[in-house]
Amino acid sequence: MTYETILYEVADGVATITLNRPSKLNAFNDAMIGETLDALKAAARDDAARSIVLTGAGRAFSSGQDLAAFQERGEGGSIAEHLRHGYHRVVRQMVTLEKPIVGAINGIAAGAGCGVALAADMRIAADSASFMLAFSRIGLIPDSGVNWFLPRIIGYSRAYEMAVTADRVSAATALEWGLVNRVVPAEQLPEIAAAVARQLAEGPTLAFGLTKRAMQRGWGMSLDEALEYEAYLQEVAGRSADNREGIAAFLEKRPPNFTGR
Ligand code: T3D
Repeated sequence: MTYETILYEVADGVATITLNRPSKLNAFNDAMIGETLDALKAAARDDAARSIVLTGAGRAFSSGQDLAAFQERGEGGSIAEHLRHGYHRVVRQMVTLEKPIVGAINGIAAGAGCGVALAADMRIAADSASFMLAFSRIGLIPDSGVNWFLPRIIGYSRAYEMAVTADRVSAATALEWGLVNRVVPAEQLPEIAAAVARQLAEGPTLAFGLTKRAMQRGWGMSLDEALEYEAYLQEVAGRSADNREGIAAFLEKRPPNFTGR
């Protein structure tokens, strides 16, 4: 597929989406929001894509909303409508897409770029990466799901401090806070993220998708509701070819050949 503001390719079971406006630190204009959403939908539909890598070209992951485009919209434009029609759809698509999404955070993730990074299921960061809630520097509040994701991931006080100071949080601190799963040397990030995604793509991806659904929906449930929902989803996983293959492989003392079905 050919896009203007992102790159998209599927290889070895992995769809890789690269935000590609490096001269603007991959700031999101409307075209990039639309193309990212389109690529996520394509990856969701494509049986050849069993996991996804989301990364940025150049020295940034994304600097968030393109502020020149924001200014061009002028005071007549509704920010709420822009969020609803843009970032909300991207974030919802990421969270409901039942394939693992690895955020390969290659540089700064600021503003809505941080929100998109947080919507990934796991984050592997370059040692040069950082996270910044740039919103308050321009008199805005965090958006794009940041107020929902970040306190859940790192706790309220750290999240609130990040929001009001707009300080950059280094990759090392992000690791200490549980904001990223792993920090790797910058030059090795593409290769390591691809290897992690390939490994996921070879796994029981139906179960991985159902696990995502159980955990995401579980946030809003009581324990009793979550236990019941787990049982329902386990019934689905238990009827899969991957479940039969996993058990047969264990008993036959051989590696499983999962197909995601
Ligand atoms: O509309 C809605 O729906 C509301 C939604 C809002 C969501 C948001 O994301 S609000 C927050 C928006 N983002 C920001 O406020 C961050 C702005 N950028 C920065 O603060 C800095 O660029 C960074 C801290 C991210 C990086 O700093 P530095 O010194 O490494 O790079 P730089 O020199 O500032 O940027 C390099 C170029 O990218 C530069 O362009 P130039 O001068 O070389 O032509 C710069 O203008 C451009 N750039 C960086 N970020 C943005 C941007 N251009 C437009 N929009 C940006 N967000």
